[in-house]
Amino acid sequence: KDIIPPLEQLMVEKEGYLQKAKIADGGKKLRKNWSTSWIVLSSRKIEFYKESKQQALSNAKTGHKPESVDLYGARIEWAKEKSSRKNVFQITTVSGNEFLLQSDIDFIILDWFHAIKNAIDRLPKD
Ligand code: I3P
Repeated sequence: KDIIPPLEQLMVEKEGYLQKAKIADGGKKLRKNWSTSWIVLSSRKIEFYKESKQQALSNAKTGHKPESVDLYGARIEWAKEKSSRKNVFQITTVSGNEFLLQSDIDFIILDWFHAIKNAIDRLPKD
């Protein structure tokens, strides 16, 4: 049987590993818990996979869904004061979810910051 990739997969703009901590859900503060996440950016959303890419791909076949972040109306900003770690930025969604993303490697976090910012800026404003 042919495997037809979902449309999103054809529009992937960037993917890779970063450190991730979700710090609010629907405006409610969460306890910060950093973990490595496989992150997939497409034009309208970011998906966070808890597992490796390989694991994520095999889970996808069984209907397992990653955490998905809607970029419409989202904000992105550097968040030096939110962590003792270097190179941290925050994404805040319209629904009040807040994520910190981090890498020790300067160019990696800069590339991600600009890729996500560009994706947000390209989306229509209401
Ligand atoms: C948190 C943990 C985080 C740390 C956070 C701590 O402790 O050490 O790594 O964030 O600091 O509260 P716990 O595991 O007991 O919840 P950073 O690594 O980003 O500094 P914070 O409370 O100042 O955010």
